[in-house]
Amino acid sequence: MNAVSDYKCGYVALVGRPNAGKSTLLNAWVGQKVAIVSPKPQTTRSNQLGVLTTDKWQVVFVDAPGMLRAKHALDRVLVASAQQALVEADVVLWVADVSRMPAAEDERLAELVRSRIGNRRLLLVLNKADHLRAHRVLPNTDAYRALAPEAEWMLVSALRGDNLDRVLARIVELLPVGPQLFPDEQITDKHLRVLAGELVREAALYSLHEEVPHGLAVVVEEYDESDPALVRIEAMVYVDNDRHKGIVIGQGGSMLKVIGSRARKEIEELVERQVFLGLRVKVRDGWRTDEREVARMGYGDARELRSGDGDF
Ligand SMILES: Nc1nc2c(ncn2[C@@H]2O[C@H](COP(=O)(O)OP(=O)(O)OP(=O)(O)O)[C@@H](O)[C@H]2O)c(=O)[nH]1
Ligand SMILES: [Mg+2]
Repeated sequence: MNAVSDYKCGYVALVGRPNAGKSTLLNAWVGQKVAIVSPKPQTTRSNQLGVLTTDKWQVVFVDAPGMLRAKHALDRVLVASAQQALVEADVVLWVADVSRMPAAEDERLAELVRSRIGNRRLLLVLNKADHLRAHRVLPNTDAYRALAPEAEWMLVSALRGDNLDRVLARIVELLPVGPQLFPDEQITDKHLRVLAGELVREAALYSLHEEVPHGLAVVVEEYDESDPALVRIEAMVYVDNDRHKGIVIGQGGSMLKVIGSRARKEIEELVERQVFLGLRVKVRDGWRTDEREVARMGYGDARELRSGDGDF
């Protein structure tokens, strides 16, 4: 740990609409896959830290769930997590998909950021620049800039790595002076056990469509690393209803096999060991609408939210 008196350290929140590329950015800056990523919105379900440390500074990124209008208890918990990240960070990154024009949700987000930012710094990170056609550059960037006229803005591509060094350098300039918060080797706050469950959910997000993957939660019931050659994992995949259970299992178990095989490879990369992954599927009817069930899945407790929290 570093105790130099001019050491800089602070929390940097990544907030924005679902699918803007927040988790992709986090992974790119941390240099390792710590957060799951998928082409489907609402991939991230809780705040997750990604820590980048040098001998002069430490950036603690907080990757938050995407902000959306809450439909049920799960959404309220997701939005409340993002609001918390926004309120607690030293520097706020509003990540937007610049390849699309802003929508009504971006206007609400701008309002929320404006009301909560105080005198902290806001960077408007316009992501997916690689996806932006030349004739859309000006209209799209102008439209986002108009939503946050006070903010510094940058065009980046998390996928290609464009401009990420420049944004990081600016973040470091804005960090407050303060002691290192996490040990050098720590890159996230989530245990391998939790990350393994997330990777199962990520595999499901890639293989399933429409509402099915959104109604899915994964709870790791056993994580046994006592064998130095093999990690043994048993996980329960909870689905929203009976019909989804059939889809997730697939004919003769074929879909569950596809999900399990993709997840196992990802987990093996993470833990650098062979993995045995056992998956089972259970129905929890309408769990996303039930505050107690949402908490039981490990996504925070909607019953503890104060009035206004989770509203968007
Ligand atoms: N073309 C392009 N795609 C990107 C870029 N950054 C992210 N993506 C893709 O956008 C999709 C969403 O990325 P995520 O990182 O999961 O987005 P997110 O903002 O964390 O989404 P939520 O967790 O749902 O809020 C994935 O398919 C990414 O590969 C980029 O710079 N360019
Ligand atoms: Mg995400």
